[in-house]
Amino acid sequence: MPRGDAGARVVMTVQVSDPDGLSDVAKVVTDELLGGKLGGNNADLPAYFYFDPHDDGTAPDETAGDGIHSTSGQPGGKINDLNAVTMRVGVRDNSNTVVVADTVLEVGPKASGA
Ligand SMILES: [Ca+2]
Repeated sequence: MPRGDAGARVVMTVQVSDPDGLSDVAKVVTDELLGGKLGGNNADLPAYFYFDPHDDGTAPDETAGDGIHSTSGQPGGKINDLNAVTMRVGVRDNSNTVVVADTVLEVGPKASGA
């Protein structure tokens, strides 16, 4: 996530699979963790993703039904407060099995040439 450009936009993609097939995936959500605490998903975070990742082929998702879920984000209210934020992705299937994965999203200076 770039710093110093309120108009910056990023796309986060999440590849999801299920042993029973992609049709068994019921819900994909993202949240941010700040200092190990769940920050939810709102505009007062280092990054703000407007909606849960989806796999229906509408932008920013490129191909419907391929298991790659996408969402768009922009700098949030705490963009200048931290150098990184942990993105948590939760996936629930139709049997209510939930899997959570965390990844660190770097926050930094605006990319050169951007
Ligand atoms: Ca897709």
